[in-house]
Amino acid sequence: MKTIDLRSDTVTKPTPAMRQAMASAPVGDDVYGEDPTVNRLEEMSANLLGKEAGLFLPSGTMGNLAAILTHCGRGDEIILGDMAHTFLFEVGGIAALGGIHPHTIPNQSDGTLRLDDIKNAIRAENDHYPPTRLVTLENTHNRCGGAPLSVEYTHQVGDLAQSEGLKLHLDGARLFNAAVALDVEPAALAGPVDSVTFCLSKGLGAPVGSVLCGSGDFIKRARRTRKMLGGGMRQAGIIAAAGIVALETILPRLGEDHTRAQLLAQRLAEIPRLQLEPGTPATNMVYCTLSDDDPLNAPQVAEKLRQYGVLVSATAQRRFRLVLHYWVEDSHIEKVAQAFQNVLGSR
Ligand code: TLP
Repeated sequence: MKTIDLRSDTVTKPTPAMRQAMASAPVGDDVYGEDPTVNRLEEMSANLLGKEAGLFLPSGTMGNLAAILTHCGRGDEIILGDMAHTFLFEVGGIAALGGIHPHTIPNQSDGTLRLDDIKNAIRAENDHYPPTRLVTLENTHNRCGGAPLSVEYTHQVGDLAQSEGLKLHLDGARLFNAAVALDVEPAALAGPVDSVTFCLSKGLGAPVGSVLCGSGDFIKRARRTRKMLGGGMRQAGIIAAAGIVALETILPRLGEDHTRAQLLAQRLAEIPRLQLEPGTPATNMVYCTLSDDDPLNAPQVAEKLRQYGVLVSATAQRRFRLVLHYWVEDSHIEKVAQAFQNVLGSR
């Protein structure tokens, strides 16, 4: 039985074209800045996002950490959403390794932070307070249904940050999904921010890596931070090569994942014991829930689905996340719906 893995888009394996490019990539020592494939990927990424420079890192977690450590010093405070990946799932690295104080404010269900909440969270000048340095946003917003943040909203936050003398970082792990869903250029979404990370190893399907983009000066400083974190890689062109293929061949087809997410959502809507979350799917993620009185909880349902060769994430006791990606085909949608029907029944 072939397994259909919808737990995340991080499960994607490299395409044959990626493996070929990896095998033949010209490489050098990237800590000396001499890996031509890494340099090419960094340049391509910066161009796509309309920034001066890029920096290749092993993961999105390190990308966000390096960015935040470059913007802030020990004892500084950052404002971010209470559902932000950096707050929830990056092991508290900004606090543990950077001495940075996270000030969370509520994420709205569409992934935004209210401008008033941001304003109110900014510390006044006072000996009792840590100084606020940075605001961070996430686009698409993972825990808020994979929702894309609009260009207009990002500008509003950018303007606010600038007027308050703060920097703005964007965790754009799935920024290209947002650009596709909103039908805008990725550079338009990155325009208002001082730094932005995106991941090659999620919907873009590459095996490893993220890129941090920003001004030339910022990236020069972030390069040092990356080295400090142990992220200076040597002949990293081997993995950067797959990232280049991802940008060239997978980026143009990301919309297919969004279409399949719609198809899957339509089928799941027919299962009475499942409720689709409002607005889902906004991009490549389908979030749905079981009612509070359901005899099964989400981890139990996920375990039963596994017996039918379908893997999904139980992100809470009653909540599921199903993520569409390159290796999910049209024919899989029906199989997933069938597996849910087998476990939860149908109308
Ligand atoms: N997200 C993973 C898990 O960690 C939850 C997933 O399966 O979605 N920012 C965002 C918005 C992310 O969703 C992730 C990974 C990261 C950063 C971190 O990227 P990696 O895993 O490369 O460190």
